[in-house]
Amino acid sequence: MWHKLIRQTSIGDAIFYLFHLATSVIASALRFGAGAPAAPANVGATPVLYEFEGCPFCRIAREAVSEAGVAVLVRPCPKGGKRFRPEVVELGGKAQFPYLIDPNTDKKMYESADIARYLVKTYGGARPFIQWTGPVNLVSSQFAMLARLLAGTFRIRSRAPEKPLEFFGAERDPRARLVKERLCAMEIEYLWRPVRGAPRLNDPNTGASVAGAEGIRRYLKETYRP
Ligand SMILES: N[C@@H](CCC(=O)N[C@@H](CS)C(=O)NCC(=O)O)C(=O)O
Repeated sequence: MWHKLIRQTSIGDAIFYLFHLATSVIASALRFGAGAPAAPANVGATPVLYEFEGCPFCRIAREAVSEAGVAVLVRPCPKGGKRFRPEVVELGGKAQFPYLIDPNTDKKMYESADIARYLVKTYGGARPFIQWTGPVNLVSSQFAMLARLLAGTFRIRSRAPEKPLEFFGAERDPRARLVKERLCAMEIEYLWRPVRGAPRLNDPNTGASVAGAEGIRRYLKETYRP
């Protein structure tokens, strides 16, 4: 892994990436590994999740998505976001995240704990241990956000892809987090498949298929930064 990384990037970039990876490992450890990958659940229509990576409440919903193994369409809503934030206000009446819409049951809901309970009840799996710890749950999620220095909280400018991207990677995977943070900050809509294995991105707009967090982050920057 190391020699491949160093061959593809400058030494500075490699060190910077390793810093990101180390802090992302800490974030996963602070959640006691919540958000494990699961076998893909049987889902009719795809639920839509409005959220942002830096939000400690959204993490609780994402962990349940992963544990339930349900593929969701993520519409990232970082602070300052212009693409999907207005939709949430229109649909639910307020700018509060996470927000879930499930066309299979006609449910629309705010509140991370309700979303987490709903997902595992509807699609299988169980809420992870950390989500049963009351206030510790939220504090731990806030510390995870701090460990990542609020990555995936604020919008960065990007070009909107015509079709949603497709991303494979579980919530608890530190490498997948690095990709989701970038997708989120860039407000790039994606079909999230929270499965086992190294992160992988398919882009139906360009036909590209990219594996590995660092390669995907570079691809997103090169393809969708203005
Ligand atoms: N009780 C809610 C709280 C959700 C919440 O406060 N989310 C924050 C983000 S972490 C939010 O929506 N802030 C408004 C904004 O970002 O504009 C839950 O558990 O889902």
